[in-house]
Amino acid sequence: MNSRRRFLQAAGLAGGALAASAVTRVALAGLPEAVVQTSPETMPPLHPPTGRPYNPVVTLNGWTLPWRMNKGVKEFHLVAEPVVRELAPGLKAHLWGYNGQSPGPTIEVVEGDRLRIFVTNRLPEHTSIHWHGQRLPNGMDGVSGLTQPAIQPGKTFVYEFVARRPGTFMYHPHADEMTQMAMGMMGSWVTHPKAKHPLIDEVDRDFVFLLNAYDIDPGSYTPRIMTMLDFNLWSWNSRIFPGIDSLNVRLNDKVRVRIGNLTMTNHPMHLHGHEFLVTGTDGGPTPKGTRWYEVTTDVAVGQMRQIEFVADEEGDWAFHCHKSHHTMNAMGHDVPTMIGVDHTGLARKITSLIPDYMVMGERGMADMTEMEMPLPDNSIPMMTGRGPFGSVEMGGMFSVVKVRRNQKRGDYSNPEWFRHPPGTQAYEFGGALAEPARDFSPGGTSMPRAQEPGDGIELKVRKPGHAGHE
Ligand SMILES: [Cu+2]
Repeated sequence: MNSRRRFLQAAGLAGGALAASAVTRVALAGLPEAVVQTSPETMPPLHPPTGRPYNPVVTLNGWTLPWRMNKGVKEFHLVAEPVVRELAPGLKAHLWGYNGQSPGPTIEVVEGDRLRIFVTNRLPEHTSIHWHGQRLPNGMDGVSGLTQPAIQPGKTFVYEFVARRPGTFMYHPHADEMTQMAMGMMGSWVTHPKAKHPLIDEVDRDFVFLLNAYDIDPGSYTPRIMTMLDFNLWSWNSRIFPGIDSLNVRLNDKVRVRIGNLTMTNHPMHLHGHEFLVTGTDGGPTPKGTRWYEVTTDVAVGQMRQIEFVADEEGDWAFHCHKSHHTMNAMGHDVPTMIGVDHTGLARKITSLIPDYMVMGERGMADMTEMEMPLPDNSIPMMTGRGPFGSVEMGGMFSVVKVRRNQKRGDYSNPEWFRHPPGTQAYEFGGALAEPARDFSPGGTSMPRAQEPGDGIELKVRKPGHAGHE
């Protein structure tokens, strides 16, 4: 964290001090200062320096963009530029983003705010910003060629509109979108209601993140921009598990999570241990009569979903995309299924010819997490995150909601792993077992089958290190 950010954080925590100091430092400049953030840590939320109070959002592995007030207008400065983003420790990507990071900082405003957003382009090609979901004058909608000329490299454009509708939104370019979004250009936007709203509850914790995806060959740094579906890195705010921060809450906190999808496929988001309501979309709060409890909600491409629950069960609760390939890192899809194949003899023969040959997955893929595989530079194993009881065997779009009884009020620092009270954890059984019930009835559709070597599953051998695309 650089000293500028530290300063802003300290000032932000002191409430109104931020506005005053920010204004004096930049009062003479034509543009609001372009605050840059490069740390992958989640920044403590900025308390609102001016105007109506609200409970600020927490951007996972991200931050909220500071602003200055200028004669009743909230002014922001976004800078589109190349950035280096650590996706997880050991894996860095050369992306494009805003103000030092991909995604860009969250823009957080209050319904009715008058806004002026300066957008400076430091990319090698033109860009624009579309304010996804906003009610605004057509000429502020940011579709290059349609509602404005593109912002050329080196130029700054100004967008001005009023935040008319409270809710959860996002921003992204509408210029060479395929490239610019594949490179990480996007950000979240939250508009808080200006007064108590019948459909918007107050919450203790309010998280926001975007679903995004990259296709980066193991050992390289720049995403392939032509990939349409076969991405190998599935991320939240351009971070992958175990690099995604946990969502830390106190027992019985009311929690809101705002999730936007700017990938090329849908993501069924699944929370363990609790039921939630979908309380909003990018169209605004959902009418109460349309809400029902779920544990998984699908976030389709270009959508935002806002879920809410009361965290009334202590523990470390998994929260992830339910597409199992999206909780993996840097995997290839052309690995044959090897379960049940005994290739010890074959592997021994091949190893005598090619010493570093290895076979994958004869007992399932979980072995992969323990294998001492040689990895190319700048890549991480496809299932990595370690928990208190071993490998979590997941990567990608996965994090943990940590619900704690003893977290002090206002302290949302990352607690230790959950200590399960005695008698509340699955345990190994050492006694004698009766024959289990099975359905092998005569004329039934199942029958006993002994697993035999090479029983019809094609045997293939791969060289180690081939974890990505060919
Ligand atoms: Cu997914």
